Amino acid sequence: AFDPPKAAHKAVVAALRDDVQRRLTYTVGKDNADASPRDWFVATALATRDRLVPSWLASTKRNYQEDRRRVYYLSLEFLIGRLLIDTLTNLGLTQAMRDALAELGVDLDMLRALEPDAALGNGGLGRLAACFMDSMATLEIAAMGYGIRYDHGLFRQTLKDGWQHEYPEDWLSFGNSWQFPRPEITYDVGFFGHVESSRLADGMLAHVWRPGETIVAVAYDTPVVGWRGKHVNTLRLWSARAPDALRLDAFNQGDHVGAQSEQARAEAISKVLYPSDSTPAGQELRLRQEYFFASASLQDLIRRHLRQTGDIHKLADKVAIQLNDTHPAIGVAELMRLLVDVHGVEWKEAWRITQATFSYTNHTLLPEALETWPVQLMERLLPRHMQIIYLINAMHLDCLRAKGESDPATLSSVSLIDERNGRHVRMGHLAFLGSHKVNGVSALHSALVKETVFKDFHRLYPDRIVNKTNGVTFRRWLLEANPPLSRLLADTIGAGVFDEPERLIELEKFADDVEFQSRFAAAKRENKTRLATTVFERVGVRVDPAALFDAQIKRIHEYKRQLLNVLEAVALYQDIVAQPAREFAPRVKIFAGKAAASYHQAKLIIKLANDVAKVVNADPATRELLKIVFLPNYNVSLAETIIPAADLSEQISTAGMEASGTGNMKFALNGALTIGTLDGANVEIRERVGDDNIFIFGLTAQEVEQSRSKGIDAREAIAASPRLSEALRAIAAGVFSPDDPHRYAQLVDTLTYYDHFLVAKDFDAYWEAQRRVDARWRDQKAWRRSSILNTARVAWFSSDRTIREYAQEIWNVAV
Ligand code: DL6
Repeated sequence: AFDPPKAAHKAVVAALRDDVQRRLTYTVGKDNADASPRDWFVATALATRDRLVPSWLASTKRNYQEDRRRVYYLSLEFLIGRLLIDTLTNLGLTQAMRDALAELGVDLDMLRALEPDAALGNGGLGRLAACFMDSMATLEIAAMGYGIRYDHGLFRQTLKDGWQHEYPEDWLSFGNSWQFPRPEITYDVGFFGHVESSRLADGMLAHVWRPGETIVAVAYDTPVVGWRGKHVNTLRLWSARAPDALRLDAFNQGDHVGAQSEQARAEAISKVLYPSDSTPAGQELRLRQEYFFASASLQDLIRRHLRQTGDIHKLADKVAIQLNDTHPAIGVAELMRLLVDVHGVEWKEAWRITQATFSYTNHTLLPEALETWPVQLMERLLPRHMQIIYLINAMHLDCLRAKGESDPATLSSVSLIDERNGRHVRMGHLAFLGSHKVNGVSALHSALVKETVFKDFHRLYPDRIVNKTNGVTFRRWLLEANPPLSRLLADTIGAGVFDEPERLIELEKFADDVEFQSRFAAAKRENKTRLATTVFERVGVRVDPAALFDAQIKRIHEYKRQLLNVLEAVALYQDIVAQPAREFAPRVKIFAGKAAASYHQAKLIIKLANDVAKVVNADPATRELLKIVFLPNYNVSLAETIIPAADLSEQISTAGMEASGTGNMKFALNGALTIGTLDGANVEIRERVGDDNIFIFGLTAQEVEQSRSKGIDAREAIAASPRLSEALRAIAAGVFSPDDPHRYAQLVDTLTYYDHFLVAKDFDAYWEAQRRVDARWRDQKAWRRSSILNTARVAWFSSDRTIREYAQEIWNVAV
């Protein structure tokens, strides 16, 4: 995007070539003739990383010298993906490295494909954290991400006969070239034990927690480079160790396994992302993870703060901490403990500091995702924190009573302790109370946060909830993922668009230009051809790049309604078979996504998609008009291949249930048209791209509410839709599962009698919207115009814009 002059390029290539060669020889310790592709990858990654270090050290120095306010982003998830091309892109070295490797007889694209994805996240929330890290570095904010260095990230998904199977993912098995282990940076994190209280000379009570178990948190740092390499921040991930490597006495007595049990117990904390919490042991492990990383991070940032200012009372002036969802919310109690018990700050002052330091992002309204922890577990695992939570709660409720709030229902709804069904600590409430700002992630979601989960809180603290609509980094999701379109943009409106995405709007004037349209379509076609190859390689299905590529790629969840999409595919298939003479727009439906291992209904939906695909793809009657593919093991890298190639983006969640979505933004940026409900950020995408360039359908969030209150029995809706009835009848009759005709009986029953996600109610509207899609597709000129206008009008969804808003309105840092 910003090619240097030729002579300079030559010098950079030579230097990179020598650096890679040196790394191969002296770090990897291999001769060129013996080096495997992976050895070359390591040498290349290290030579690239070396280029970051000077800027990294300079950024760190500047942060201290300028005494800058720090931003800490606490997140249990960072869904990073690959880093080689990302780092080279941000440094402006991709072409130079390509040429340098060519001189060594190595292909950069081959190395690119070897890098394992860092999949330290489940989906949108973790990917957002990764985009934010990129934007914080780009905006030169003195920021640091804190999380856990999981040995195993999100599971590897395979499909066997259409069923999902999960296997451990092993991203570290060949080491990690990007990270710097910091064995000297460790913190003790306590669990269990008891609290000793004593009265001080001034009559106040002092509390000392004597943990029954100590785990050591060890730091691993990854540099995060911003655009053009000007500023480099740190992502610090914690790994868990036991204080002693093994119990030597037990080992020497012959108990070789038992001697290592403490190490194994400690390491379990950073072993896997999202351990199943369906058992009490799993729940305990999850809470241990949350406290482990919150405590280590807070101890670390306080140490840094004291080194910088020497004054704990100035913490809130110099530090902003963002809680990414409730996972780090125990940090509110931990900061209070550190301030009061360890640093001797008076309680009221400590609470002022805590509230001024923290802010909290809510990412979901789903009741099952709003964390609560059994009081009993908390009392046992974190006895001092439970005391602190009780005290915060007592003061909070007293304060409300003093203000005249006496309604028991209100007081119980805003209490930190949920007294129904066994006593639980409400982590969302704790995060809300401990923060000066709370934000939702799209305009609609933030409004719903005010009206639902935090309704009473919002009435009591009307200025606290704000909106920060999500964004995505255009570096990864346009420049790196879509080279053909990036080249076209640079040619047409100038490479400056990658510095100032607002300039995308200049594309508007080319929307009707036939010559530009055909170049735009050619870029898309190049991406589609690449995806067609991937599809064939992974699932053995041949798809035609001339067909409409229709993609739904995201976690598999009932509220995201992959089922609605599959039902439409079945109905379309039935139409094609029934009316062979009619003209149809050829389509390829592409699905990808993982279901939580214990989420049976979601796994059954994956199987259904695969069963339907098998029948449809094999039927000559479809005349290549419809193909269905389910690509296994969805991850960031696969998204980077699918999104630039998609014509249609499926964003069809039940309105009111998808907090924002970020895939929707990536697709629109890459020129896909959205078919979607008025949910999450779709609403704001429509406002920007215009009604004519998006296919909106279905119930609104308000209508969903009303509809549900009247009941979720779908028999009437199904009876009113002959197409849906026929599709359901075929599925229930085993047309797509001849090996097990009753496989989907329960699924069809649930949809019929308990349609919580309103699939049936929205079906006809969805079908009709899809036919509008077909009509637009048949008019290629009109389609291309809409596609160009999507790219032109979505600059606002850059995560740089989102981070600027956080910086100005929540963190109070200059950008
Ligand atoms: O804010 C990032 C991302 C949103 O775009 C998605 O809409 C939302 O579902 C996701 N939330 C979560 C939290 N847990 N759940 N469910 O992943 O956050």
